[in-house]
Amino acid sequence: MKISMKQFFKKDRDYLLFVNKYWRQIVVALVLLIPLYLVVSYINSPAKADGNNEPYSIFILAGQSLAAGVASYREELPEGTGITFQNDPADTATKFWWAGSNGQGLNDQLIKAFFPFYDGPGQMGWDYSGGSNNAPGSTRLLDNLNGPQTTAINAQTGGLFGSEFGIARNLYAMGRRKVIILKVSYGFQSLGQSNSPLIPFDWNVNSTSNDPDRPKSYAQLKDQFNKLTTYLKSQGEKYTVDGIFWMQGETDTLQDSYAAAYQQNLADLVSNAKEDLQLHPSGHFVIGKTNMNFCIDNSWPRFNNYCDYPSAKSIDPIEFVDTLLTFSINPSMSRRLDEVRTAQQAVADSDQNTRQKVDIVETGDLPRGYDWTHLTAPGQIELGRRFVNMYRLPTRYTDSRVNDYDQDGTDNAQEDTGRGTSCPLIVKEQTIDANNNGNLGDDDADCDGYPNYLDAVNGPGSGL
Ligand SMILES: [Ca+2]
Ligand SMILES: [Ca+2]
Ligand SMILES: [Ca+2]
Ligand SMILES: [Ca+2]
Repeated sequence: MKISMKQFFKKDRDYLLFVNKYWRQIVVALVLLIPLYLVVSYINSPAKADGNNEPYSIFILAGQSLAAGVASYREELPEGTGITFQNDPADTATKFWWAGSNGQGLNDQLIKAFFPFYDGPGQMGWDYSGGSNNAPGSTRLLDNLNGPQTTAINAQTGGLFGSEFGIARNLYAMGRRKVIILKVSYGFQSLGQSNSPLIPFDWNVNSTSNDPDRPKSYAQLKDQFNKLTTYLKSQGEKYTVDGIFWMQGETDTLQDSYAAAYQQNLADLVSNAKEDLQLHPSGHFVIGKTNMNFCIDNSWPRFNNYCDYPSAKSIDPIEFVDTLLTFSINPSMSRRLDEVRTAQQAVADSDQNTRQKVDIVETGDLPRGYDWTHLTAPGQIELGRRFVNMYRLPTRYTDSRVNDYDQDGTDNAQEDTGRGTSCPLIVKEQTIDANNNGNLGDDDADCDGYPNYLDAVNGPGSGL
C-alpha cells in the first residue's frame, strides 16, 4: 500500500516533531549525501576534462566484418555500469565517424549476388555507415550524432557495431575526453591483393581502383581520415592520432596465396598507416589476432550462413566444394589460419627498433554469435577494452592542466608550431610542413622526439 508523505506525517506539526527528534541523523545524512551527489555528478559529467584548448584524441579502427561487427546489434549494447545505471556516458560523449568502404550502402547488390543467404549487405559489413542516405561522416560529427542515427534503418551498418563502443567506454572510464573514433570497415575484404569478384575492395596498400566512386579499402580509409582532419582544421580544432586498431584477416585464411603473403602485406599496411594516418610518436598499432577456431571446430552443417568459409576451396578463382568434402578442406583451413596468425604475431614481434610499437590481442576466447564467426555485443565491448589497454596511451592530463598539458605556459592549441630544422617531417619521401596543420603529434621544435604539447624542456627530455 502506498501512502503519501502527508498521510505519513498526518499533520504539519508532526514534521517539526520529526525534525526535532531526528535532527542529528538528518544532518549526518546530508553531510554524507551531498558530497556523494557531487562526486557522482562529476563522474558522470561529459564536460569533465574537456578543455577549450585540448586537442581531439583520434583512434582509428579498421578491418573487415569483425571490425564492422555483423553479429553484434546496437540494441544489445550492454547498459552502462555507472552508479546511476544510466546508459554509458561514453556512448554519447564520444564522437564517431563511421564509413563503409565504397559508399554504396544498402544499394550495393554485388555482395548480395554472391551471398544470397544474407538478408542484406549490412550483414556482411558492407553498409556505408556515415548516416542515413549515405550522409558523409562529417555530417555525423558535425551534428554530434551518436544517438538516433545509430539505430535507424540504413544507419551505422544497419544498427550493428564493432569494438568502437568498447574503445569509447574504456577511454571514457580512464578519464579521457574529446575522443573521436574513425572506423572504416568492409566485410570479407582480404589484405591480399585480389581479383575475385567477392573481394572488389581489398585492403592491400598497393591496390588501386579504376573507379573513383568505388575506391579500394585502404584508399577509402586515407580519404576518410583526410576528410575528418580537414573538417577539424576548418573548425579551428587540434588533434592527435593516439592509436590504430586492426581487426582483419579471416578472408586471408581462405586462400593459400593470401595466407602466404599476409606477413608482408601486414607489415606494409603498418608502415603506411603510421605515416598516412599521422600516428602519434608514442601511439601504437594494435592487431586483433585472427581466430576462426570456434567456427572450424563447432559449425555444422557447413553451408549457408553457418561458417560457410571452410567449404570454399578457393575464392580466387571462386571454387566451392561439395559439402560432403568439407572434412577434407578443414586441415587446409587450420593450416592457413595458423599461417595468418603466425604472420600477425611476427609483425607484432618485429617492432623492436620502432617507437610506434605494434601490439597484438587474442580474440579466440571471445564469445561468437549466430554464425560461429563474428563476436557478440559483449565480445565486441571486450575487444575494445583489450585494444585500449594494450599500451600506454599518449599522455593526457585533466583538471588544472587540461589546457596546457606540459605546463610550459603555452596552451596546447598554440603548440602546433612545426619542427626544428634538424628533424624535418618526411612522409613518403616528401617533406611535410607540420606548422599549424592541426596535428599536435608532429611538432617537435627541439627534435628530441617529444611533441611540443608534451615537452616542457627546451632540449633533450620532456620534463614530464
Ligand atoms: Ca604547453
Ligand atoms: Ca603540427
Ligand atoms: Ca620536443
Ligand atoms: Ca624537450
